Amino acid sequence: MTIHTELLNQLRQIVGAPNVLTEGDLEAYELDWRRRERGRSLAVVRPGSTEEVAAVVRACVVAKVSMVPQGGNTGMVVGSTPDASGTQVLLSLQRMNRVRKLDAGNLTITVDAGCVLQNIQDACEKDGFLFPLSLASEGSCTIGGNLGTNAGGTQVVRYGNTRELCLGLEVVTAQGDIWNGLTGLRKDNTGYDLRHLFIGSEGTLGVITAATMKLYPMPVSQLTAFAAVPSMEAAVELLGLAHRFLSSGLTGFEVMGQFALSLVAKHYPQQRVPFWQETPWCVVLENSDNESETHARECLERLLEAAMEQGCVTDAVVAESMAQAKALWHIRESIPLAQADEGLNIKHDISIGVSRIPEFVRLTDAALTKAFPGARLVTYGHLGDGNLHYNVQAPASDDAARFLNEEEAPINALVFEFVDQFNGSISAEHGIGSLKVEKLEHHKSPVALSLMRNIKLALDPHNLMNPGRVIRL
Ligand code: FAD
Ligand code: 2HG
Ligand code: ZN
Repeated sequence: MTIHTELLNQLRQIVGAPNVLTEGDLEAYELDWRRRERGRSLAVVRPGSTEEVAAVVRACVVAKVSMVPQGGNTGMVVGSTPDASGTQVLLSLQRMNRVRKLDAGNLTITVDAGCVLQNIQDACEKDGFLFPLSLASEGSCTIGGNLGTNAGGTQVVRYGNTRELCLGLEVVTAQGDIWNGLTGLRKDNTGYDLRHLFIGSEGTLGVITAATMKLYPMPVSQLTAFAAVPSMEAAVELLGLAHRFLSSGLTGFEVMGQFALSLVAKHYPQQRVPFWQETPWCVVLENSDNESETHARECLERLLEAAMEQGCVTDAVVAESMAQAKALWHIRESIPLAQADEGLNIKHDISIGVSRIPEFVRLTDAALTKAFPGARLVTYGHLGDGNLHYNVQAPASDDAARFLNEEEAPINALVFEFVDQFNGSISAEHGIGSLKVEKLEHHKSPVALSLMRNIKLALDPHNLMNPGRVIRL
């Protein structure tokens, strides 16, 4: 019996034979969301409990077989799919999808790692609470993946990244031990905060099996406005006004370039996209209010009046109903899907200090369009957090696959050089995965890289947890 056959038999005993998939159509697990790379696994293993995850990890350690944790497989950087070797175990957390406990007094919810984000939001809403993490992939991404990537999304300007929402974790270590850190404490200075090592580690240090997350009271009113702005400078000016007029009521502030919106209008003609033909940029913003809808509307209208007076808004609509608000947000959330429909593309998920974003966009746009004539810039994102999706689509007349093959490396080099010049980050919210491993080595200091390698070696000395992702040994 080969070592792999023996391992597969053990895995069947641990999770049950139907939960060890070795044949049939495994594309959903083995192909990344962006269709960049198709991997091949030794098996897709679907444990149903933390104890089963621990037993699977222990069996893989003995067999020296590496593991790739996976949630909803919606990641953007090819980090949750196996490599092409056919020797890795793909560890899917999807069956672990129970809400363990909602503690109304402590304002926390404890959930299995495989819970789909939207199901957590719904469970909280049912009891009058808000779980504010919000991404367009929320119908399929899992809280384990959100924690693994420290996902951002559209409410970070008020509530922070996934890291800020997490009060505790349960983790299966790379040795197969179970660490229960589900305390739900808001204060706990008893040495190193282990939770923060695992958050954002993209499955390279251990497997997150459960989490305790913060809740907020559901706001009385959430009002959305969609505004035409004449320039990126004006968008940043509007953001300043929004902070001033709405204070902590400002729960979302997204910018969208004209070409990005044109892709939504083209691929989803049923969506009515306001203003896009008349203005280079639009902003969608949200005001959440704990007093009343009337108060929320007054604040938002005062903000828009001031912005129009200053000339940083040229036109605006305020949603009259929840359905209208959803439709306006849907336009923004449809951009990545419209971009995928348009063809293979190059993504830059970058962050820069908010005040310097207009200058960054002006200089980088000019350099890119000069060096790559016809390249189409799909710029949009979380301006409130200084996080742009500064994406590039092949020229309309070009073959997208050829363009990617030949131009992706020089385009990345150009964009990231500007990001460095502006002291920015080459990955604001999507992580490193395998797509940006080399880039990380180029852009992080030797001291930072060495500290990261030491952490990896200390927690996963045999390099069996998602090897080759984030940091190479
Ligand atoms: P996966 O893709 O399965 O995994 C992502 C990484 O986490 C991998 O490295 C994997 O190994 C690791 N991982 C998964 N589960 C675990 C676990 N239990 N323990 C340890 N490691 C684990 N991202 C944002 O940040 N902001 C956005 O606004 C946003 N919008 C998106 C919109 C669309 C349309 C799409 C398709 C994606 C978007 N994303 C966004 C990216 C993606 O949805 C997030 O990164 C999300 O957090 C991934 O969750 P997942 O469950 O799909 O994880
Ligand atoms: C978003 O903000 C996501 O919509 C996806 O982070 C970004 O596709 C992208 O580049
Ligand atoms: Zn984003």
